[in-house]
Amino acid sequence: MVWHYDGPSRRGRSSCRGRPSNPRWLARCLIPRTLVPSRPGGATAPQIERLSSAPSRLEFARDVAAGLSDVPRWLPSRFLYDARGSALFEEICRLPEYYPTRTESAILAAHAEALAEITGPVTLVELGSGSAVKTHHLLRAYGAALHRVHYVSIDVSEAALADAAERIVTQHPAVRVTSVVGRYEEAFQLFGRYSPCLVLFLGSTIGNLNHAESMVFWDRVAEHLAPGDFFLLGVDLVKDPQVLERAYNDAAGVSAEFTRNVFRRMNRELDAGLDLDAIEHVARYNAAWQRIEISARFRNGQAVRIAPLETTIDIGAGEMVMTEISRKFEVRRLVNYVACFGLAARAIYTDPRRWFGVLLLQRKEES
Ligand code: AVI
Repeated sequence: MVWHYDGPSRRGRSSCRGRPSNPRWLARCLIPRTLVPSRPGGATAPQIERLSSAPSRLEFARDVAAGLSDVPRWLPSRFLYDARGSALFEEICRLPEYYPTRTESAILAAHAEALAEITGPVTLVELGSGSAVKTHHLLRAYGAALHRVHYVSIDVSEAALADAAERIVTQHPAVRVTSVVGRYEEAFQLFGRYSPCLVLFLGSTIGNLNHAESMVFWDRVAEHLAPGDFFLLGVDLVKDPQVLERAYNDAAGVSAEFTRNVFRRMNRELDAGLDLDAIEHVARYNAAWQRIEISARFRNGQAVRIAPLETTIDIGAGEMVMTEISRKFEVRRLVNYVACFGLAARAIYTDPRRWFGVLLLQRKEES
């Protein structure tokens, strides 16, 4: 379902491999194929670049101690994603209750060609790409339209990047992959290098940022995109709270294990000495704030040791530690919000139930 679209018309196709007469497409069609380094079977070898290494044990200790000392107590959600946490999140994405992944994937499958036609030739730059499964639809459409496509994937997990790159170059011979190990917050500096680009920020990861983090995020996006560059945003939409709460309280208990995983990591890396069986996962929809709030409830009082800092924090029986928020959005409000940062909505796609939205934004000219 397309809500609105004010891009170029689909009429006037050129003879360039059946592509439209969009001048950006024509220019890219003239690039000789021989510029692309090749691997057997026509695929190109993935390149790897590092922006940062994993957070140090001391950084983890400091952030955990600060969050647990705060009111209310909280932990930064990025620490949920160690190797086990990333694998658990992949499992969540396949759960029957967790609709966002498959809904967004269906939207991308249905509209990938239209997106490619609107943007013309661009480098695809994905923030927090993970396994990049949904990106396949875009790579298919851009690959069909171009002699070659450059896909730059940025993620903290080198293993996930390597797996995804291997799969992509095998499935999509027209795609050249550059894998960048780093946090997406560090990747803004790359936008200029890859302009003209389409930056992908899928999976409603934007919903995991609080209001202050979100302002900083959009400010930096706007600062680093060149006028005319595109940004594709996947967002989970406001809906029946029962549907939302089911998605974060699955029957198999994978979401609960995902929440508990950060405490397992604290036991391993900080020698925290926590009884994990006494930590409960709680996920509730806060309608006033339009967000799912995920916390860990301590059934018993526990002393949390933070060995690198030689300190202990006491948490009482029944106390909660917030591990994550997942904001839900209304399309019209979000369009107004991003416009404040110089981004115009060029197309808005959703599913028949209007559960998830994919917004194609474009950086406006400086005024
Ligand atoms: C990564 N992020 C968009 C997920 C979400 O839905 O907010 C993280 C998640 N946490 C528990 N389930 C899913």
